[in-house]
Amino acid sequence: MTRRGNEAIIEQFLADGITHMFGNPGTVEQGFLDALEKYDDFRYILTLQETVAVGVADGYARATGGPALVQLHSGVGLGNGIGMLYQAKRGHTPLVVIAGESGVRYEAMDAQMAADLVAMARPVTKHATRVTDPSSVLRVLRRAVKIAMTPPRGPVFVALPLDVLDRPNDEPAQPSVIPHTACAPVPELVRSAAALLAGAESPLILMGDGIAASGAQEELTRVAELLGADVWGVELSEMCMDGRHPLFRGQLGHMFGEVSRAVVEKADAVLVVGTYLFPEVFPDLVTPFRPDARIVHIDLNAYEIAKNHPVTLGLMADPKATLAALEGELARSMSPGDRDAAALRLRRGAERTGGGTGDDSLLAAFAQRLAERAPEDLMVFDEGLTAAGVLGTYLPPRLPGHWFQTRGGSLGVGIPGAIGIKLAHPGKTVVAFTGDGGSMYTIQALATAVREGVGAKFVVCNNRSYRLLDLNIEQYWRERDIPLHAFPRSFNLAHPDLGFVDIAKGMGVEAMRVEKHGQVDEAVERMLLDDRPFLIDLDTE
Ligand SMILES: Cc1ncc(C[n+]2csc(CCOP(=O)(O)OP(=O)(O)O)c2C)c(N)n1
Ligand SMILES: [Mg+2]
Repeated sequence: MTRRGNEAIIEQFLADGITHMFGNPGTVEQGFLDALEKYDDFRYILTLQETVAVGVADGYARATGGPALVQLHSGVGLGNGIGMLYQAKRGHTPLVVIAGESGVRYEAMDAQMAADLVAMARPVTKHATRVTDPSSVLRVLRRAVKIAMTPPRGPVFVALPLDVLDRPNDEPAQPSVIPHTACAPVPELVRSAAALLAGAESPLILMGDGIAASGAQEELTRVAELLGADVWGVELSEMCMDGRHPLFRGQLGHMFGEVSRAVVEKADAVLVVGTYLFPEVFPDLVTPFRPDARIVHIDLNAYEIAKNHPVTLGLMADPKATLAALEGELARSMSPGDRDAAALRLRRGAERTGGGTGDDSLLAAFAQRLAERAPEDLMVFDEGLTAAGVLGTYLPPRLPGHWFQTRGGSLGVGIPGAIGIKLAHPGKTVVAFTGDGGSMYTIQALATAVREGVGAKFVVCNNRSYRLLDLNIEQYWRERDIPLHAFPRSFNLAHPDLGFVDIAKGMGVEAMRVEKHGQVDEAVERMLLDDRPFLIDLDTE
């Protein structure tokens, strides 16, 4: 029985366990969108702008482990999705992105909608391609899933011309093969790594989302404890270590290399794992490490190892398997003196932590109350930017897979991301914190939450400004000895007053403005009351 490509691709998605398509439709995708209606076990999540489609899919893929499927409309839809695809690429989100186009036979016409989709997608994807023959449609889609899911993961783009999908397709739909990459280096190299780290007097661990991707949170924590090493997140956007652990010190900056330099310059041994150095917007161009520092870098992503500065030992391997092996080797080889010194550093870490912030802001009161009232397994998307410090105090990463931030410096991720996460975990409470600035890039995602019955919760930290830009320009002035003066007017969002309660209500989302401490308890109760979307406009000015 021959079916057309339009049906065959859906059978292929189902064979891969893909049951959701996040998108925004157009005429050149009508063939497979029409076919989709015949599949009851397949859900099309309509978003009203392509940035939102990619953002919701990104959250869904991060919460499920991926892959997530995105449908964009030809060149115009792909164009709208590019910024969020950049975010997904930097964050290694496994997305399969498809876009229709009128057909191979119209190629020479250069008519309306014509665009080189593959060229557009290439810089923001791990791989981009176009199907041109009806006998290789499913083959190419399986390859897309495999590439998206193989570390370093990332978005993959496939252009699907309408005339190719209209043709009969007799390819079998079968699950894509995703190679296992849970590998540790040969024992000799693990011994070398242990020897470089064991006797350190001021050891340091720099870690990132590669830990979460390989599920290595426990192994990382045990190695940190064995070494008595401070741990810093670098380009960290998921839960890689309990944020309350005495050795967890926070995140290196996103903006300025000097912040990272101050953290790393004294370390005599550094373990870098599951991240890349250095990710700031203005990184140090010379190595910030001590000239005699012994540096071990472990990652499945060989491109990132020694990308910018030399390391002593680079190991292309899975963080989980390698850290487990390293733990065993350290336990075996560390001298009693090394162990005592490490234990002392761990105790000092414990003395450092504890105690509240003494912060009496509305934001702190809200975050504290939410932490008290929300379920233990609350899922948080923290796109709070200048609110992130306070949020990290009261709602730190605690459980693997329950805490998310944006990647690559992109804004507008919080609201769609929380919707994707809630779709993946309908039984959990999911709260997104975003800014007044950040929220406005993708606010129409609220309509998708209502349409699809996704009860995520949203908190807009509304300071009526692009406050982070104020802080960054102050640094710019300081570095150049420019006297402080008024911030550029383009950083100010005070006029018009963005009415988030009305905006939310206009899309069917109940909402409440919180301006006083006395309103915090009621707001938190209302937010947690039921499983419907709810928005809080929180005054953080
Ligand atoms: C898509 C995108 N556009 C612009 C920027 C530049 N940018 C960085 S921080 C920022 C301000 C964010 O404001 P808001 O979300 O209100 O957070 P706040 O700084 O006030 O805490 C802007 C516009 C960006 N990072 N991403
Ligand atoms: Mg703001």
